[in-house]
Amino acid sequence: FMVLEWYKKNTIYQIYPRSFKDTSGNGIGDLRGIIEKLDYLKSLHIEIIWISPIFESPNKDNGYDVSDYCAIMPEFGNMDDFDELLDIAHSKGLKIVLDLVPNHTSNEHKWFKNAKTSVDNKYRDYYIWKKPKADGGPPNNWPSFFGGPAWTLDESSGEYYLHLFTKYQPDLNWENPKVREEIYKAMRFWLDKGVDGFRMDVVTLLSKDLSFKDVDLNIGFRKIIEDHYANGPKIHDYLKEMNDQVMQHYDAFSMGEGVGITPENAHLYVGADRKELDMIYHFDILENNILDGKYEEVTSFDLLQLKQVFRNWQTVFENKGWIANALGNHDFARLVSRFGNDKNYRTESAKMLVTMMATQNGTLNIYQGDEIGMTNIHLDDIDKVNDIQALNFYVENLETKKFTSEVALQMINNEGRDNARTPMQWDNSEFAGFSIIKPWLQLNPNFTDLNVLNQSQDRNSILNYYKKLFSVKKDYDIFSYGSYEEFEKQNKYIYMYEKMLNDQKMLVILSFSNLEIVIDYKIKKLKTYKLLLNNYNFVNIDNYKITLKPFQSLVYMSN
Ligand code: TEU
Repeated sequence: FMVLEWYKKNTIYQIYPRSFKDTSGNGIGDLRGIIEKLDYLKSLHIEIIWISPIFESPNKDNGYDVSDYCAIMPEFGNMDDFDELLDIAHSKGLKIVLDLVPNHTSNEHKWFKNAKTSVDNKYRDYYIWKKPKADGGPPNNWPSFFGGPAWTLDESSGEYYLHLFTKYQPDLNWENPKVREEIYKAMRFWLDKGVDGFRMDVVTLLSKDLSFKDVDLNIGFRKIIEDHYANGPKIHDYLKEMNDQVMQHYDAFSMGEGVGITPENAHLYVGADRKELDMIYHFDILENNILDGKYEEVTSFDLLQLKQVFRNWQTVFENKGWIANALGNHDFARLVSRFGNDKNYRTESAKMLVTMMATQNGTLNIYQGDEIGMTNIHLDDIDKVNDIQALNFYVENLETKKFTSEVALQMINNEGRDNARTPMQWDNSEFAGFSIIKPWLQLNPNFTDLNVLNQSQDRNSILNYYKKLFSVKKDYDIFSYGSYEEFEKQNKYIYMYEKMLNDQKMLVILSFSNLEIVIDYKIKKLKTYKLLLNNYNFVNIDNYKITLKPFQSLVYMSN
């Protein structure tokens, strides 16, 4: 038996502030927009709000390039707005989690600007500099996450600086104790205000392979991350220190973005006795059909593989660790378009997908707009693409000609991050109730029909299903935790499992099929169970079999 801490059983709702709600009329979402929607969030029965970065930033990567960790991005409002947001959220029983970006800063951060002035500058060692190879090229062959090399030459000193993301995001040198203390100071600044935790951006990258040797590019980008960028020799020292110096002194939790973690090493980050992070999320679900990072080879969605991923990660719980689960976020295409059917069964598949996620062990993360089943957007011209990852890929591809430009644009449409970043669709007014002027990123034209207002008036909407699901989930720890037995293991279309916690049992039946599917099951037993959730208004069941409608999902509870 285990009593779950609040942050384990609560549901986290991720806000991408730029696209959530604009109140100032600049076409960009803002903090007052979040305040305005707190009652809406409360009505969803979520308890924790994670807000993507709100700090001062030149926005080369929409806030993931921070130029001041303790200042609010002026486009989003000011510190008074933030204090008010935190106060009102708390008074409504909602927790606020900020997005800490400790691996890199913006190249416009004063530390980097100083560091660039000379090799003797006291900020020089805040970043990672290396001399060129004999031929003048970068110190090693590391590729960056967003295309091109991970090194850029600083002309004035003749040295290269490391950036695992864009050249506008130089990596901080965590070997330097001053850097660590600066980040801890910023964390305390927000925690002293009362924030309830941090989502920690690419936190596994804080310690890298310090040999800085060339890597074997043939092992593929995922493996390069795992072996050389993430999980470095000092990572656990840093995270222990961070916990010791900062987190343990507050009633706040940490959720790491676990790029490059595996089921084998995850518990080292989140084991109950490790005193490092409270939870971490991995990329095996998010990258289901993405074999080796974006804009490489993709396969079609494979349920057998997804089931295997969930199975693999149970070892973390056996090792007394804890993970968070997400099927979508601001870095991936919309989940109903990727894993469901956004043409014919949008409502049904969106409900089924959240049912799967909400019944998996771990803490559930949901992403803004998924509660109404927002879909991918179709962009017919590269000029309409905003995301730097997609643009870098497109430009690089013009040179390498690996794909035709048409295919490259198609890949961006399928996988690109803009899909998840189109403005929130509140109603069917001119700018979807998001803003009073043309938003910073184009709206998905389907907002006229697909929006919060419509769905709040429809008893059978995705939105109302989310509300019901999360309200029920509050009453049962078994949603977030329990042992786990699977049926129909080899079935490519059905995902079916029974969870057990203490003397309670929960049976989950999920169809990933566009067609009706009949399954046999010892149905008699079900007569003593209560049907808790169903994404249709009926279930076709007799003594021996259930005939599932397309994308039907059922949750039965033993008592
Ligand atoms: O993402 C890190 C990360 O690994 C993703 O970039 C991911 O690999 C990619 O999107 C999948 O194709 C975090 C943030 O979530 C992302 O928005 C930032 O751009 C990135 O870090 C840099 O801070």
